[in-house]
Amino acid sequence: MSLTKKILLGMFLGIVVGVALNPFPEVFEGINNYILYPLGKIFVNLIKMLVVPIVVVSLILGTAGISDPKKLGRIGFKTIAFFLITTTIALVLAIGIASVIQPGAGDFKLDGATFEGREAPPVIDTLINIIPANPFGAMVEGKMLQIIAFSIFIGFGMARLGEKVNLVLRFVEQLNEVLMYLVQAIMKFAPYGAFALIATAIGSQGIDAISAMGKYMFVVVLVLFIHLVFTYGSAVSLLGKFNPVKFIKGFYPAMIVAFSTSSSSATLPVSMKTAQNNLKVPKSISGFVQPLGATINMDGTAIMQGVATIFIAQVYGVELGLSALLTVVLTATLASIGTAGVPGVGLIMLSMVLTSVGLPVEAIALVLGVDRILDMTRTAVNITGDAACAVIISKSEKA
Ligand code: DAS
Repeated sequence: MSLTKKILLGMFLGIVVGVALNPFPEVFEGINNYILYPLGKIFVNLIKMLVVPIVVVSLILGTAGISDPKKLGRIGFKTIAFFLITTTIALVLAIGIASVIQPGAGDFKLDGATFEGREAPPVIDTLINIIPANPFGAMVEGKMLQIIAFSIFIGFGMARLGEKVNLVLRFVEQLNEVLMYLVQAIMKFAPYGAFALIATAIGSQGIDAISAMGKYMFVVVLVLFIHLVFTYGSAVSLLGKFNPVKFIKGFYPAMIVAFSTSSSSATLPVSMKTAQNNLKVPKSISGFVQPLGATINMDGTAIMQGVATIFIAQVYGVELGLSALLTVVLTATLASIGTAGVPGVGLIMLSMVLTSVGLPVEAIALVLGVDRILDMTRTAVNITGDAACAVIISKSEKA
């Protein structure tokens, strides 16, 4: 049975056990304390364990990869500008629509007791405090914005030094391989984690939890659809002078592969072949834009992270002020740059976004159970953004 099917089975059993135990709080407490909570906590801790190392390594590699002047040039700057603009649009859509629909504002509430939230400091303080006086202290304390800044500085330095630091680059690349292996290994535990976390949420809060998770999924899929049709559709049509219907029809085969694998990296060969054969993107443009995009451009992931953060803040009854929302846009953009194109990493990087605005990482339990299904949909959007960029760049280069 595939991992996706195992996770779906874990989710289903979690719902059944949660609904069955909810009317019997004493029985639920006993089972939760000795089985469900430990199982769920182990899974959340495994995810939290990887957050800081993955953020450091993937942002060092991401920054080193794009700030190498030789690699950049005109096409590089256009590509990165497109990536950053569409990711920002994705996040504004995600935060705006989630704030309007309010998936987390229903009866399903979690007490603030476990929530040491605090209003994020005013924007200026946030920006000043991003520079870490003590980077290793920031890692120990999980100060995500400072960890991100430190990683970007290191990556930038490595790109400027080029060949001189090849050994360091090789070490960081191999460390990234180890971390990606661990992510896949931890994801094998996901069916049990999803079962336990969903059973705990529903066992303690009743079926309101199911409707809250259902609303969350609806909002993520709605924003993904809007971003796909309106953002990419209009960009491809206005900037790429390409019929958006023909664009989706032509790229659809690659989207199906991304949906079934939940991995941009695994889909890359198909994405490139499809863009070259069906969208007539020259190999030279496709060979630069799509591999770079599969690594640093993940609008679908940014959308999930934006909606999930607003949803979790609503469930905890927390008002995110302007500076906190700007912090979400910044960290989710950086998280999508740092997210590798493998299944489940977007969820791990969500921990970074939640931490940056003072929301408890444990709250990913609310979205973890349904994340695998959303990973399939957002990965299809991730690679479509890269293909849209490739079509537009090839048009602008008159390639
Ligand atoms: N599954 C990742 C990808 O391959 C995205 C994510 O985990 O959010 O694009």
